[in-house]
Amino acid sequence: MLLGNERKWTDYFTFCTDHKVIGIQYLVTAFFFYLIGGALATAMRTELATPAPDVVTPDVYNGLLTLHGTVMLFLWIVPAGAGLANYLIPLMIGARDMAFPRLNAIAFWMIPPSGILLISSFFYEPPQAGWTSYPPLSLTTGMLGEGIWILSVLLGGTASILGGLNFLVTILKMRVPSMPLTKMPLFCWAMIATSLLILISTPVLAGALILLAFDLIAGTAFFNPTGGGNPVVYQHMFWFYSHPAVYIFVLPLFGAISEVVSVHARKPIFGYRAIAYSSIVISFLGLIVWAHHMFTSGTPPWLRMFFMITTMVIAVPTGIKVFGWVATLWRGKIAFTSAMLFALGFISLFLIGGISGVMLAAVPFDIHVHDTYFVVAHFHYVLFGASVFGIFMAVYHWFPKMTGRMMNEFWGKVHFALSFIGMNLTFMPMHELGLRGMNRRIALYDPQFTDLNVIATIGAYVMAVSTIPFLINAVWSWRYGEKAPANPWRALTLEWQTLSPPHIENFEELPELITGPYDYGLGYTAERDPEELYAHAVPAPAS
Ligand code: HEM
Ligand SMILES: [Cu+2]
Repeated sequence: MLLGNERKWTDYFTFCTDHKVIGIQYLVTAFFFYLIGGALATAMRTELATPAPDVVTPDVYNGLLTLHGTVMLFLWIVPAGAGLANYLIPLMIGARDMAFPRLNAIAFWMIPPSGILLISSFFYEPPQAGWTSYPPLSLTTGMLGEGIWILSVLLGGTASILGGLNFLVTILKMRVPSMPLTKMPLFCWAMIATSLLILISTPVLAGALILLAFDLIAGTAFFNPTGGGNPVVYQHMFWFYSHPAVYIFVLPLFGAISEVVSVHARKPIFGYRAIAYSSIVISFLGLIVWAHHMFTSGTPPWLRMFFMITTMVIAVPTGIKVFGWVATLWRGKIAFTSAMLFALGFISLFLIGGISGVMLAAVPFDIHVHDTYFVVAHFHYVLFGASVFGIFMAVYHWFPKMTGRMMNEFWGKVHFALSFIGMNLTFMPMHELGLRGMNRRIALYDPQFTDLNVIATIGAYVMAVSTIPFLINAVWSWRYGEKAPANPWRALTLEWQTLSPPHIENFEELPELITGPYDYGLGYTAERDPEELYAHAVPAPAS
């Protein structure tokens, strides 16, 4: 079976330096871990269907919780974003590959061992301290599980740094000569911002984890209060990475959504420069707001004021993006494809998460709901909305390019409807649970919270079911789907100006930029087919 034009399926299990193979390796690995993370979540929600800890012991619940958070963040969102970037960046800028192809493959091949390590920790001694791994808890609940957890995250972090470096150099150095920065697809702008964040903040997390490992294994006392260490210093270092990390997770998908909204509404993107530069502004502000996670950690009031204001200011560049997407949709010729539906789902869920985020930025409110289910609701609207809806959107949009086949639209819509209903059923009640005072990270709770927890658990099952039509659709379409043309959505960005799937070196002859990336409805698409525009760059499809 040939998957790419000249690729065998076994190539996907090798140390291959083709960015398209690496992109698909990342994406498939990420989906594998999404299923694991989702299974862990379903197990947790099953436990939480009743107030008593009757399905798993509290220790096992803590292990499920720690693994769920870590898998979803470091083995699902991050690799999926890296997979999209790997696949798309060289094609979008008209390059033949990434700047450092071998480094690229090395970075990918750190992910599977990182995942295997993490999962194996569960069978030795489930790590207990959650994805934040705060000391002193992380230092007192067993060395083995926690040690393996640290090793796994360090490996994933290293992969992320190598990837970020590669994306940055590729975008800045490898564009076709006719493409200035201001004619670059917005996805590439988003990846510049993401890569800068990765390069600045991930090393700080690595530092924190290495010091934590010393405390754990060698008995030092950087963070261990019994030896005179300061656990709050760990929190500062951890959140200096992990707040910006939220943008490392969502910025690539912000980029992807700009591509999808404009093509499927057939309108020029509204405010190209504002959307491009807002990514950079978000990165800068993202680096100076970390202590909003520490309002209740003894932070003095004058300092809380600074972090409250800077946090709220991030709503401005984020709002500019959302406004740009909505204005692009306004009076567009919207095609309600599966990709567009997931984009609309993304925008609406992210908006809800953004609003509860501004609420949490307000110190008095945060003190009230800190570590309650309100916070769990908030970050799932942001992270689930962006990651699951954003990544599925990207898959429906770029599947024809990656595989040369179309996905089935009917089952795509069924998948969307189930995901959207399930997601809201699961996480909307958690706002109320939090306001009423239900703590997060607990396996047993007060019976007064039962009703809303039952609703959330039903929602989680609906979401589990929603992945079935997707999985069948993806596998079936990959093999038997309708053959995709080079440019099924009649898009103007360069990745569509070559075969589906592209051949090994991407372009027969390097494409030349004739229109801007989003000049839809300005005469090019109305009278002329973009394939004709780029006819010289599109070799005749192989039969
Ligand atoms: C598939 C549907 C999902 C369900 C049913 C679900 C459910 C849960 C539950 C019940 C918790 C425990 C809350 C607590 O006790 O504090 C949790 C925590 C968490 N979830 Fe999810 N989740 C889902 C998807 C996701 C996704 C897609 C992400 C990120 C991309 C994510 C990231 C997290 C994180 C970071 C935590 C916190 C872990 C910790 O505190 O250590 N979840 N989730
Ligand atoms: Cu934050």
